[in-house]
Amino acid sequence: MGRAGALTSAASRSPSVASRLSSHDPVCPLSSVFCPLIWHHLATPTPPGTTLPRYDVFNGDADGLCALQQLRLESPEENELVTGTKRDVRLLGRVPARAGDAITVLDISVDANREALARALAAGATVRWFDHHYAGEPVVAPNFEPHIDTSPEICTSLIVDRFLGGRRRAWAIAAAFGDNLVALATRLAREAGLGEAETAALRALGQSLNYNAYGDSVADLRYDPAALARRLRRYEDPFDFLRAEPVVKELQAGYAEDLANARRTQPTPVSPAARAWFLPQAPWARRVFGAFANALAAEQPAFAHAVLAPRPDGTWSVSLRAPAARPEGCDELARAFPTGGGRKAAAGIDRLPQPDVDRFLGAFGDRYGKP
Ligand SMILES: [Mn+2]
Repeated sequence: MGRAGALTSAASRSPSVASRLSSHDPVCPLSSVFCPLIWHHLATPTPPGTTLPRYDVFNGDADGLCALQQLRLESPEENELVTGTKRDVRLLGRVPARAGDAITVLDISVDANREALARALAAGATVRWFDHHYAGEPVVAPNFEPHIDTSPEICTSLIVDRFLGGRRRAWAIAAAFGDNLVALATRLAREAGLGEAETAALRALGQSLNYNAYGDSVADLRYDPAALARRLRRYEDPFDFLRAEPVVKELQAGYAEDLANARRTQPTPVSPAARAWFLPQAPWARRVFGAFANALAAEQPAFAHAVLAPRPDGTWSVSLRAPAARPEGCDELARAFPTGGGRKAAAGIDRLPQPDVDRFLGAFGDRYGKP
């Protein structure tokens, strides 16, 4: 993220106002009666030629990118971009919010950013928020404009689509595919009069942008989401983007390569019905471990699968899948570890410490002991 814009604008603020007000007399050529008026005018907090910082804070996945794309096609602004990987959901804390700042936040939960939001609002920033994740207690403030909808058949890009009266619908459809709302996205595409090939293209766009966001840090990703946002901005029409830019083709090839790498690892049998897959310490492993677990669950439905990818901090990311024939137990197993959670058929552990790996394998084998 480029910090230059924010630093320049911040430097032009209150300290210089104070110093100029206190030292104007010696240099003012006019009488003391008129000087204060002139200096008041010159010393406003935002001198001509500078603007207060504006920030676009967005999840780096397809939904965050496409939500931003719709908004900025409608109101073009070159704002400071604050983003990250899919798991980087505490983004607002990175914004040094001050009075007069305008902040737009997309596709991250209010609840996960509650303290940073309270700080920004108290500082006098204006915050507009579009999101579909669990939001917790509503935040009410005159300088806060929430557009929150947590119903299951929605994503942030569709909330923005509603806000804009459907004027950038194709981007919202791509995002819905990226957020795995496949049936809904397909229906919207049909209603928009898109053919099969166009619908497939939007699906590829959404899924590729979504895949790009997986990794431990932006360094793991094939494209920095902020750079992607700037590249998307040049195209009003997603089909023009797909024709002109190699991004989606590269991401599709990258995904295939990551998956092929994962398939070269050998499983560790944990019980007759449970297999663990230890991936090596590599960016591709951190990008693909969840998708690999989905592929294994589909291809080997008799087995439970645990895919473990090492994180740079020495812990493991774990993706758990129950046998497709008996889709249960993953949530309980994951929750036995402090950073675990998920659903019955599919769950995960965010950070499994190395000393807990044996205990995890024991519990995994016990839970899925028999075919
Ligand atoms: Mn989303």
